Amino acid sequence: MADLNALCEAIIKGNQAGALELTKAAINEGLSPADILNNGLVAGMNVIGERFKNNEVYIPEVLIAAYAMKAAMAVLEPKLVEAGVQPLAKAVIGTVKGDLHDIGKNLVAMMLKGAGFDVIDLGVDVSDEKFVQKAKETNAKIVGMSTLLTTTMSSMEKTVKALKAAGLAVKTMIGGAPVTQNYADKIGADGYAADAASAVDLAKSLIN
Ligand code: B1M
Repeated sequence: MADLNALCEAIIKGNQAGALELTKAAINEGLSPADILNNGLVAGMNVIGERFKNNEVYIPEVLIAAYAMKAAMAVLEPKLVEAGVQPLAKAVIGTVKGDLHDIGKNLVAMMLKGAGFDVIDLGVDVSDEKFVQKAKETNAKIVGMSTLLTTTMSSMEKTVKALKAAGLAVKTMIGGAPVTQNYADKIGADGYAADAASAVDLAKSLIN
């Protein structure tokens, strides 16, 4: 029987092969992709995040857990996408210029895909010009920016301004540990989300 607690534990331990096998088993047994994601993979990453905050584990353990999550996501992601209906809208997403962190951004991108968005992921270190160019080219309704560094928060402001200057009818949303709703208000972004699940709710509200 599929065991999401064991899957959660495999993520915490950074057991890539175990996480992959348990995810496959859960899919084969018909568990919902959202359940597998939230109660297995994300639950494990949350534990790691908490332990990191408490200095019980360090960056290598976090990375190893993230790799296990990535391995499991390779089989879960298509199911998350399948579980969605028609694309709700196109969303361009990326980690802003100067920042190479992508675990949270990838999670948001995956959850958005799972919720039915057509996601164009620009990766990391994305310049304001690149965000503008892709938003224009794809006729995206949403541009999502992520950052984990206080030093690169200003890249978000630059991008919001560049999108406005280009006259694009896009809604902008931001997220990442150092940013807040106040910061979103300050730079004129349309919304802020604290985690991947809230990012989905926010994106849905922005297109309605
Ligand atoms: Co870096 N790092 N790191 N790091 N790293 C942090 C962020 C840091 C807080 C660690 C610390 O010092 N305590 C610190 C930032 C300090 C600051 O500016 N406030 C830091 C630093 C300083 C650095 C370097 C500068 C270290 C150095 O070289 N001296 C360097 C920066 C390199 C660069 O980017 N230019 C660096 C490098 C790295 C690694 C490469 C080792 C690795 C990144 C690997 C990768 O991403 N591929 C790494 C990691 C793993 C971390 C920590 C440990 C974990 C980040 C993470 O993935 N969290 C982090 C410490 C910590 O967070 N406690 C740290 C898990 C992830 C699921 O959460 O990304 O917050 P998060 O995403 C959440 C929400 O924030 C939200 O939803 C996600 C899911 O719930 N969210 C959004 C995120 N984006 C969103 C977008 C949205 C909506 C919601 O809408 C669009």
